[in-house]
Amino acid sequence: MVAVADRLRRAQHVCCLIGAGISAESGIPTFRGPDGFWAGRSAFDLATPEAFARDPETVWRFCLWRRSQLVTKRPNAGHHALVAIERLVPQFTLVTQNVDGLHRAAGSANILELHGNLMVDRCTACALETQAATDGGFETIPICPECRAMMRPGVVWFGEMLSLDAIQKADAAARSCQAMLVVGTSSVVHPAAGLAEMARLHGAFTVEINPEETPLSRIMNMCIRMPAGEALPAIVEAMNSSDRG
Ligand code: BJW
Ligand code: ZN
Repeated sequence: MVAVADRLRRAQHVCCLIGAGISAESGIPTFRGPDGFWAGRSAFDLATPEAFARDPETVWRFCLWRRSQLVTKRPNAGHHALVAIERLVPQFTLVTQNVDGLHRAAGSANILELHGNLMVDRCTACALETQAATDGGFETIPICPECRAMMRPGVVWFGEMLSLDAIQKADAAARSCQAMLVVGTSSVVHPAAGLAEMARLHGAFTVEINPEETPLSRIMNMCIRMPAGEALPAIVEAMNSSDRG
């Protein structure tokens, strides 16, 4: 941890690329794996525009089920440690693939939500965005208050473009940071996974925090095989110690 803390301390700009694993310790399932959201079902029936066009009700029910879980979930020690790191370095960019909003709830400031936000509804016609109701299910699929078209969950599905603003800022952060922490992601979804490669290519010190190996492990400068909720607070502790020492 001391080596990582030292790198973060010396960096002008730290970028963190986050995945679902950080929220696992808040009780939110990851996507892949035997206990993941998609276990026993096909991602292509739940997370593509084609699936929504074919069967909007099923996609909406999946979203509502996750929302109902989310309202009881709170940020964990990993989320809070990222807030602490942001306050300890001159420039910090948090690039998250997560749609659960827990970074904002923890108090992170400079957040790029690459895959949108589960608690947002977006109009399929005029793109109006509204904050989702948190009081459970619906009788009929939500309708846009402006143009009466069908609303959809405000997340990014496979085959859809990410927000241009978010991906451009994330790309710039990956190119300019001196250190990148890649936390709790299987690193199989692009363009997010490419950001870690970009950072490495541009000379950043890259650290993976994940109990499991990923396709990007071999290009990392360091891999910490621990849960994020243990590794990140330990890094903050080491940063504070080096500050005092
Ligand atoms: C812990 C832990 C603990 C557990 N502590 N760790 C280039 C090459 C190949 C394909 C493509 C490419 N460019 C684009 C594509 C296509 C596609 C893609 O990437 N496909 C691959 C999967 C093959 N990408 C797209 O379509 C993207 N759009 C795009 O690129 O547009 C332009 C374009 C379009 C068409 C063609 C070409 C270009 C959009 C991607 C949108 C992803 N959306 C989802 C669903 C959101 C909606 C919803 O919520 O329902 O986002 S997919 C899902 O995966 C979700 C996640 O954000 C994302 C990443 O998952 P993540 O976070 O890594 O979670 P897991 O479950 O995979 O992993 C958890 C990890 O945590 C594990 O490693 C554990 O070990 C670890 N862990 N406990 C630390 N305590
Ligand atoms: Zn509308």
